[in-house]
Amino acid sequence: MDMQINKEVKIIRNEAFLEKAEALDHPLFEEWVRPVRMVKMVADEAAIHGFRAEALPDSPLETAPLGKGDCVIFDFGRHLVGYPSFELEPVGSPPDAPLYFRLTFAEMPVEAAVDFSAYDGWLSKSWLQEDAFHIDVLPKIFHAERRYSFRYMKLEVIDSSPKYQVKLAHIKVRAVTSADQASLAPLHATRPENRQLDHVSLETLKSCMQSVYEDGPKRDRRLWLGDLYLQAQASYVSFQNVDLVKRCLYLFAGLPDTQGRVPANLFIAPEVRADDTYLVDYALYFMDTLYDYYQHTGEKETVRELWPTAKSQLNFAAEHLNELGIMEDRPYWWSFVDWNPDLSKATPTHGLYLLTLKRAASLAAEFEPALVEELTAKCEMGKQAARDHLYDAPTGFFRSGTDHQISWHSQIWMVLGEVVSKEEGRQLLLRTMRKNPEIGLTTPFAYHFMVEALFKTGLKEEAERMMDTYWGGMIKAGADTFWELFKPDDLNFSPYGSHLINSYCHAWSCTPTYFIRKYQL
Ligand code: RAM
Repeated sequence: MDMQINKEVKIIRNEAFLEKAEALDHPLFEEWVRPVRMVKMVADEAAIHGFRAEALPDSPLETAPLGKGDCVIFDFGRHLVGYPSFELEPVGSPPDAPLYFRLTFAEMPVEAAVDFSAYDGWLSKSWLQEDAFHIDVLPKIFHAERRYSFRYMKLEVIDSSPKYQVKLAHIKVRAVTSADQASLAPLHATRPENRQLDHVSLETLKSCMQSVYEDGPKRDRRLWLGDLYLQAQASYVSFQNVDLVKRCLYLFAGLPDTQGRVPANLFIAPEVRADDTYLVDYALYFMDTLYDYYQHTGEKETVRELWPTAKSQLNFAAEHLNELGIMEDRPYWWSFVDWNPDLSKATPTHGLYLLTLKRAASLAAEFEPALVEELTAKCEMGKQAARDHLYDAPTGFFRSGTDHQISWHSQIWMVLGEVVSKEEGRQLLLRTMRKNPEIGLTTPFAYHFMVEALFKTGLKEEAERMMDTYWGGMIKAGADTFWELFKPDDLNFSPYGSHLINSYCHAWSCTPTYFIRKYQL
């Protein structure tokens, strides 16, 4: 897949929007957290990635004297995002050489078990959470300046000197989030499985909620539109941080290019900056996120201001329609849909386009009535085009792309785009599950839309079963927070060449809480 580098993109900053976003940047909530136990990582073939944490009897609050080559691992008992600190106290002769140690932070046991030097994925190694420090003067209260995302913290003494060792005490983490526990809506679910799914979803969402809705606090630590769309939905029914959704929408709207397109993601520091990646589906999610925002808040001013930005994304998407009125694949990364290099994105993106047109028409009824007819007509034409040109009657499935690919994604998105009736959609989804097309779902992001489609067509039991087996499968495999990638038949799956670089607390996977609370499961 070619990552298209848009060197020519010019951003037209909308300072008024960026100022609005800035004003919505509230201070984070902080909590001091201490480790709950010391552990060692042991090889175990039955464990995910081959390692599990085993408790040690040592106190997690201070260590024995540590010298060259010694290593300790603290387990904080849950996933945290924050800044660790501890006291370093020399033991023995006066320290006659600097202390040199390495910290490694792990969301999963494997990250604290293996040597990162063997990493050979294609995303930068700099994402792996490991840092070495020299301390010239002891004793010292060490405060990490970088923010880490982890459950386990490993400390290795690279060297002290033959004459002294070092003890650690008062180990703690200043954990940060923009999720306000006091605003958490009550959960009515009684089924233990759902309570657990909800809990892990909230842990995930909380860690991803920082000064923006981040995709993953370990990686990429930035604001992606697709992730935002799902996080906002999960947030409305749980922590209810509406201001943060609004802030993120204004940030995107503040950085359009000359054609009015919003980028797929933004960098936040040192100041907000647009990435030069443009994805049709992510651009459409701007309208969908705005639609949900309005459904949830009924607040008109924001929608009125952001409506032109949302409309521009429809125009961007429409540029990808062919002469039959159908989305067409491009040879570069034009739409995301899922991490599957073999996936044709055309039909899934077409379905999303139709769904977005419908929502746009609904917003237009209030904010630009003159446009309702045109948007509705485009939506109906798009549906008819899909029925005429994408449906393969002999197999009963929708195809995508010039190779007429039949994927899970295409069926899901034809249902969500309402190309078929509710009953037809129901049959289509059941057929898809029976036939199990080879081009399958690889991320919780893509699974989310499958579950959504199942609920939409009244297949409630199937939806719940999928949540139990998929997200519940992550919990069974040891998830404290839900992962960026999960392929039950390939637990080491990574689109980046190594599972070490995967994010194990990822925003787009936090939606069981949304389903459980919305459908009162
Ligand atoms: C990855 C991240 C992010 C996602 C993009 C498309 O970089 O997982 O969450 O939105 O892909």
